[in-house]
Amino acid sequence: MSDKKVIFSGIQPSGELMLGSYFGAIKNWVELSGMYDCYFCIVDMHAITVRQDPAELRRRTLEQLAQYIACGLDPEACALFVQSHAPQHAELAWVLGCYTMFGELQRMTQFKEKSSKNTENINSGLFTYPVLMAADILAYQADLVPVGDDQKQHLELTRDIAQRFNGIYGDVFTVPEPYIPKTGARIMSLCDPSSKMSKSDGTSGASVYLMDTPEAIMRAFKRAVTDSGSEVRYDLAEKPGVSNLMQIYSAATGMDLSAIEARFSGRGYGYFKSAVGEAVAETLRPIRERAADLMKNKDYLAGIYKKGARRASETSGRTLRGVYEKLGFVEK
Ligand code: ATP
Ligand code: LTN
Repeated sequence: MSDKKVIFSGIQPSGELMLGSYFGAIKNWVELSGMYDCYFCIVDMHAITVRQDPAELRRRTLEQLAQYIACGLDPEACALFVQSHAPQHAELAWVLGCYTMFGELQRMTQFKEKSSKNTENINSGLFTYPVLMAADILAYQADLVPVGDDQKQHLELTRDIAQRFNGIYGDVFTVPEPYIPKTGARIMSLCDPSSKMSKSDGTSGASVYLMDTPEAIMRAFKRAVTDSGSEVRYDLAEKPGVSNLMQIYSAATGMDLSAIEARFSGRGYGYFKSAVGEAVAETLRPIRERAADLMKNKDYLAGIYKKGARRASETSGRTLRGVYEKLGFVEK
């Protein structure tokens, strides 16, 4: 066992990875990964809270692994694995569910949003989704969880569950901290800057995907919704469209918002939109090429996720045994 601090994070294979997945999550995983003991998961069990086509889910799971590596995660240093390959997550979720209140889950914004969008399938998995997420994190005794802004509430619940359990049984779980980046934590749709860019948004032109060609990326940014006026200025209330593009440009180039305002002063929206498109296309080009290459070698990818699952099961199994002992379950 290493004495490094632990990072855990995951993304659902519920659609193609897009700009928000990258700037809100994966890019920060890569930046932090050298300093921590890392577990990065493809959370397929979370994805089935919404109906999935089995063949698509299988394809996307493997592609997501290829894209994790293409973004710069080192499979030798990090455990890259599929959630359903480590059954300890589901086992621990059952236990934690007995320490999570109905009312706490009812207050979750993501549940409210997803159930209002999916009125024909408000299943209990959608409701207990945050408990499985807490299990993912607590099973690894994670210190830090790098996520986008929308997951903050789930992280707070995870901390509450851990503290409640520790209050009864002693120090069983590490209480994790969220890591939310300063820029790129909430990328908005290019068609509607009042709604979050999302993997599973079917609206054409709303999202930019990691595997999009440079031409498709340029097209999406040229069509992106802007606001009245013509000045490139950060103002979330008056200029939500331009402000979103500035966030994206900042995340892609590392420039801060005031430097972006200065650079594009007097240039107009059209010029700025092309510049954002170019910056994003350049950021994503090597990722797309490397991921396409990796997808040609499925045996290599299978080797990675199998090795990842062994490492994950070992760590999460240790936590689970400790939890069962505290609860008073008879050892097998
Ligand atoms: P779905 O559309 O299926 O609900 P999603 O696109 O919202 O999925 P998740 O799998 O829920 O994506 O999120 C994966 C990670 O990416 C999380 O850390 C989440 O906070 C982050 N993330 C998702 N969307 C964005 C976004 N628009 N901007 C920044 N970060 C995001
Ligand atoms: N709920 C997260 C995905 C997720 C996750 C996790 C993120 C599942 N388990 C554990 C961090 C840590 C989402 O983005 N929708």
